Amino acid sequence: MGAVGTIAELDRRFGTPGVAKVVAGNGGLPKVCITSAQTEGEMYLHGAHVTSWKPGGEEVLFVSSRSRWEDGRAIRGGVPVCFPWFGDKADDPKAPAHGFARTKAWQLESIVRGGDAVTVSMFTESDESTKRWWAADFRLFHRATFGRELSLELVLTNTGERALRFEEALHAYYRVGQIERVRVRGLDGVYYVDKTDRNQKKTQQGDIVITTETDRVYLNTEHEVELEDPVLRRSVHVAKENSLTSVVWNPWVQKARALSDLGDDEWKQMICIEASNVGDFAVDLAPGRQHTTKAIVSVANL
Ligand code: TA6
Repeated sequence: MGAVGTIAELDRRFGTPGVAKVVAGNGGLPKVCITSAQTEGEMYLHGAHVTSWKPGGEEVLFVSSRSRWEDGRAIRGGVPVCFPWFGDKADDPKAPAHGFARTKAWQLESIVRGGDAVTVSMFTESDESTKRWWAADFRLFHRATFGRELSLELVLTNTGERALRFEEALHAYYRVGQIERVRVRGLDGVYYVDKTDRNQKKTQQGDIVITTETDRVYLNTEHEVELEDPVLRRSVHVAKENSLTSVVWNPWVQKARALSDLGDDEWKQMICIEASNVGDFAVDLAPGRQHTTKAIVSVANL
């Protein structure tokens, strides 16, 4: 099951003329390019990382012009997969932020056409490199369906004999016209942890408007979130399943300057809205059991 191999071999095995091809992307990293009547999309085997989705020809995701494209480094933008911990690892400050999944080379399992949509499935599993940081035995699939909507599914199986606990996030970067002018709806009245203010617990009042560095974990919410963008004249809707936290992030000026793989002014063109299960909402999974988290993204014109 699944395939590694040269880009040409992967394209020979999984490519479908006019629909999907495997090519060398940035940094020579293999990527799957999708073209259909409704959309275009891209997904790297590096981190099973979706880097582009263009329903109707308009790009919805943000990718930094300064992103790194190399083994061991996370791509800045698109949809990084954070797993099996979020942020810093509680018991090991040396461990890579947001886990190891986003910097690992995943295997391509299948590319399947369904109507006007195309589903790309990739997976990774426990091995020597993961056990360095995390003892569990697991297999993790990321299935991305590119169509009028973008559907992202993280499917984890505990392949071991002991229960495991994990955090996860589909850490999506959305392209916006001008950050100060967007509004994020759907989290009114929801509790959140403010990571810019000593992890204080607060309650969201009305829409989220970004006026400074924003780093919040919204708790115990399955609400759909709407990102309204008057400059790009569109609204992006993020629905989700089996996800009890939503993270909203914009680095603003100083944090953006401190990130070497983000252009100094690029914070104005991005916002992260992340379907996730983090912190107190980490998931426990018994041996042999499976857990699926899903985000469904759609776009409407304003
Ligand atoms: O999702 C928000 C966040 O956890 C922020 O705290 C910020 O650090 C961001 O992720 C980016 O993290 P990264 O490790 O990709 O630089």
